[in-house]
Amino acid sequence: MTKRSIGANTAMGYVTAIFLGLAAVLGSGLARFGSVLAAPVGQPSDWEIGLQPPNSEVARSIDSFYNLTNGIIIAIGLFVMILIIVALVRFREKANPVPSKTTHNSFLEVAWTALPIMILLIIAIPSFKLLFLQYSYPKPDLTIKAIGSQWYWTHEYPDQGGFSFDSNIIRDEDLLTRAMGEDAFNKKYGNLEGTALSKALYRDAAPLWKKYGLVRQLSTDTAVVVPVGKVVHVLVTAEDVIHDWTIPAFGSKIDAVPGRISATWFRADKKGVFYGQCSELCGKDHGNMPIMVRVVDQGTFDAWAAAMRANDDKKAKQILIKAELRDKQTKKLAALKSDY
Ligand SMILES: [Cu+2]
Repeated sequence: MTKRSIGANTAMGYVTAIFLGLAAVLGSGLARFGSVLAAPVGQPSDWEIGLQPPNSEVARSIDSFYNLTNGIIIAIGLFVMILIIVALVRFREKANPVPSKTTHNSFLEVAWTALPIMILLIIAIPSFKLLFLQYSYPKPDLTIKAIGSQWYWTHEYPDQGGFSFDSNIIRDEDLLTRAMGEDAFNKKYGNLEGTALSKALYRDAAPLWKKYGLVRQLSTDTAVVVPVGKVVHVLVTAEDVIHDWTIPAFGSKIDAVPGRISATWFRADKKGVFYGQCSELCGKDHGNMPIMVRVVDQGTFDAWAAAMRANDDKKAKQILIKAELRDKQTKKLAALKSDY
């Protein structure tokens, strides 16, 4: 009886080892497939399985670490489920009228101690590498200070002449007021309130988001502008309660604590617009203080910064619009005709 059960266990060990390997490959493959499927860059998308497409070294490391651990998790989950099913069927009372007297099995005991250690090591090594990458800050080309307040962000450029601006969320009512004028807006929505009002605003503004090329809940009136391929340090703090400055595509996420300065860094690989949201519960409008980062070429950045230094907001916006038109090689991007 004992002999038979050891033989069966060893065979089962081999089978499950092979299975574990296969499932790990399958799992990480699936996770990777998910992040490839996610089409729009810099923002979340419907049916997204993996993380947002990474746009910095740190984000790429986070992405591969996520795929690795996810693969391991899926493999362990499947492995345990199959073990339970096998145990339920093979060792049921009916099939085993005389119960086994096995008390221990050296191979199994070594295996179930050594295997988890190996799995933890496989996870620990890239995990520490990633931590060191995130928290060893390379020499900055640009430093930005982000200050969280209930419920918007202020962005300062201390080494560019110290100009600063507030970044506020764009809401349904902002687009509607812009499209139909203030009087018409008040006339149409003035007698509505509560859920009825927000439902009407949501419904009527839906086509405008597309028209202006903006992302609902993520676009802000002013964007953080940074040059592509340059090391950017973001010094993060808060005015009132704890907020959190986050851009998933850069792998940046750091708490903004009142009275303290914390920091995150990124080097954007590609140009484009990248979105994030406050990621620390900070009050009733926590979901309404997004962050929008425009990554542009160095020339555009310098021109923009010069205009901002000169307090010429209009010119600064024109510079960004021109750069975006040039990059997208189009003349009729609706978003750019608007003031946003
Ligand atoms: Cu917040």
